[in-house]
Amino acid sequence: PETPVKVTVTGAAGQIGYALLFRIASGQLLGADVPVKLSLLEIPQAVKAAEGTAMELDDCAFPLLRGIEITDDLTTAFDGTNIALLVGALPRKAGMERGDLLEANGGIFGPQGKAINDHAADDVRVLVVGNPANTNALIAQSAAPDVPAERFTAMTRLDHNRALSQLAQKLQVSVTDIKKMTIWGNHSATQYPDLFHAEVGGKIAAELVDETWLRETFIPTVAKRGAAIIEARGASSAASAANAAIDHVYDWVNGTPEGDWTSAAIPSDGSYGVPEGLISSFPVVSRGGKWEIVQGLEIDDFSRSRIDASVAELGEERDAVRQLGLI
Ligand code: NAX
Repeated sequence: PETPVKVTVTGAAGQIGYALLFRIASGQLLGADVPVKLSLLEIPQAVKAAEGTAMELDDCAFPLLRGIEITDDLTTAFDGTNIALLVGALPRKAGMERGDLLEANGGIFGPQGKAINDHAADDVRVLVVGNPANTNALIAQSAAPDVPAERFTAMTRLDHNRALSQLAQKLQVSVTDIKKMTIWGNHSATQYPDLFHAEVGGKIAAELVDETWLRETFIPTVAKRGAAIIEARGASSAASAANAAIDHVYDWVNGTPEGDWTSAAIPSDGSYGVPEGLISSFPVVSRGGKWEIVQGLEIDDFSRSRIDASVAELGEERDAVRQLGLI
C-alpha cells in the first residue's frame, strides 16, 4: 500500500481547523487517490477539543484517512511531515501594539520553523494561514535554514477567491470566466487586487468596469472582506479560509491550469521591484511542484503605487521582527 502523506495542522481545534480537517481527510487537499495521515497540533488547553474533532474524523470513516495523531509537542507534530498548515496564531487583542503582536507570534512561528527544520520530511511544504501570515511565514522560514526558502508560503488565496467572486457578481459572469486574477503584496488591508491583468472572456477586466467602482468599491471590498465577515457572522472567516488553504496546497502539489494563474505569497526573488526575501503575494503558476512568479507583466502607475504601498508594509513588518531578534 502507498505510504500516506503526513499533513500537520496547527491550531487544529480552532474554527478554521474544524472546517479544514474534514476536507483534507476526504482527499480534497492532495487528490482523491492520495492517502493521508493527520497530525493535529494544539496548545495543551485545546488538546481535548482536538481529540473531539478527531473522534468525528473517525466517525466519517474516510477511506483515505490512515491515521490521526493529536499532540501539543512540536517534534511529534512535525516529525516526517510533508505538508504543514500553520493555522494557529495569536490574534490581536484590544490595546495590543503591532510590535506586541509580532513578538507573540514570533514565539509561535520561530519554534515551529525550527521543528520543521529539524524533523520534517525533505519535501516539506509549508503554508502559513495564521496572521500576520506573511511575516509569520518569514519568521518560520528564518528558523529553518536547512529547508529551501521557497517551501515557506503564506495564504492570499482567500483574497484571490474573494476578488474573483466580487468581479463575477459585478459582471454577471461565472467565476470560471475570469482568468489571471492577482493579489499583490501583504495579506492585510493594503493588499492590491489587480484587475489590469485579469481577463474576462479575453478582455481586460479593468476595461469592463468603471474606474470609480474599481477604486472605491472593488479594491476596498476585497481588502476589507475579513472585517465585513466578522461584522455579519460574529466570527472571522473560517470555511472560506479553509477552502483557500485547500486550493493553495492542491495547486502547489498538482499544478495550475494552462492559460491561467493564481495568487500566493512566496519569497520574492526581486521580481516587480519587491525586495528579495520578502514573502509577498504575486501572480504565480505552479509547475513541477514549485511556485513560479509570472514574469513580464506591465505595471502602470496606479498599480505600481498600490503594490509599492503593500510591499512597504511588508518591509516594515520585516524590520520590526528583525529588531525584535525574531529573524
Ligand atoms: P481560532 O482562534 O478559532 O483557532 C486558533 C487555534 O490555534 C486555537 O484552537 C488555539 O488554541 C490554537 N493555537 C494557538 N497557539 C497555538 C500554538 N502555539 N500551537 C498550536 N495551536 C495554537 O482561529 P481561526 O479562526 O481558526 O483562525 C486562525 C488564524 O487564521 C488566525 O490567525 C486568523 O487571523 C487567520 N486567518 C487568516 C486568513 C488568511 O487569509 N490568511 C483568513 C482567515 C483567518 O482570519
